[in-house]
Order: sequence, then C-alpha cells, then structure tokens
Amino acid sequence: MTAHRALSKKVCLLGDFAVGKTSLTRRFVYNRFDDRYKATIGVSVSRRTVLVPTADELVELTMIVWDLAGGEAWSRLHESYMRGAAGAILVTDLTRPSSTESLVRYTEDLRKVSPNASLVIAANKEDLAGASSALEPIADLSNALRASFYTSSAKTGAGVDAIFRRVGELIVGQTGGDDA
Ligand code: G3D
Ligand code: MG
Repeated sequence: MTAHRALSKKVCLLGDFAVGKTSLTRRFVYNRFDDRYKATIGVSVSRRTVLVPTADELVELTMIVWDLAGGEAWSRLHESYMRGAAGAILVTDLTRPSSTESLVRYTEDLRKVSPNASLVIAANKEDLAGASSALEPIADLSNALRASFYTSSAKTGAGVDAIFRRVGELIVGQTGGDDA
C-alpha cells in the first residue's frame, strides 16, 4: 500500500542575466518557450506539482519556483529571495563561460541564508553550444559543490524536466532531516 504525503517547497533559480532562468522556469511550469519573452524585472513566483516516488511512498511535491532577476536588482533583493529555499537551480549559459564563474558567488550567498538547500546545476543553451570543452569548468564546479549537473535547452525543452525532477528528489530526501 502506497502512502501519500504532500509537501510545498521553495526552489530558487540563480544565475547571471540572460542565462535562461526565466525560460527554464516557463518551460517547466507552462511547458513552453517564448522567444519574445523580455528580460525579467523583479521576481516572479510560479508553481507546479510533481509526484516524487520514494521507497515507501509517493510524495506530492508542489515546487514554488522563484525566478530572480539578475544584474543590478540582485544585490538589493538576493537575501530575502533566497531565504527559505529548499532547493536551488544554478543556471549557467554554455555559450558564456563567465556565467559559470558567477555561480560560485551565488552559491556562497545562498548558503548564508539557506545552508541546507539542495543544488542542481543547469548548463543551459545546449542547442547553441559548440565545443564540449565548455563543460569542463562546469564539471569542476559540480565536483566542488557536490551538485550534479545537467545540460539543458529551454528552447527545445531538452533536460528541463530532468533538472526539476532531480531537485524534487533531493528536496523530498531532505525532509525529516535537519532542514531548519
Ligand atoms: P534570464 O531569466 O536568466 O535573464 P531568459 O534569461 O530566460 O530571459 O533568457 C535570455 C535569452 O536567452 C532570451 O533571448 C531567451 O529566449 C534565450 N534563451 C534562454 N534559454 C535558451 C536556450 O536554451 N536556448 C536558446 N537558444 N536560447 C535561450 P532574448 O533574445 O529574448 O533575449
Ligand atoms: Mg529572467
């Protein structure tokens, strides 16, 4: 007999301006990609409920997805928008190596307010990426943070569900632990 449990948890998207945070969120929440979408000003919150199977139960997890604006708004907003996050998706743009370096600082900031948040790295825009050498620094970061990484394309949808599913599994695995 499968037991049921329902959880509602906050997930943050972190990463530089234009890496694809909003596009990934929209792909996951609405299953669409909008080329006309313009830069996010501020923050948007959306949600999607997924079923996460565990060894002895099926967990109904509502992921409350916080999409943060990058750039200037970051310094002003970041603390309150990362607080209480059970999970974070660290987004880097495969065509822009500096966006991987930035993830170190975002993770440090996240750790200050949500030390137990589960991390997954999304190496986005794989549809545009040429050389696989772009993956090396991301693999290094993935090892350093002990966070798995996935390539994705918000444009084609490739990898997007796998990223959110992985965050969901990690979050479900945390509960009952020492999450503050
Ligand atoms: P952000 O929320 O991180 O700032 P956005 O980034 O989601 O707004 O995306 C920034 C730009 O990159 C957008 O293009 C968007 O369409 C594009 N983009 C996002 N993800 C992908 C992807 O996986 N592949 C490709 N090819 N493009 C992507 P514009 O032109 O609107 O600025
Ligand atoms: Mg955005």
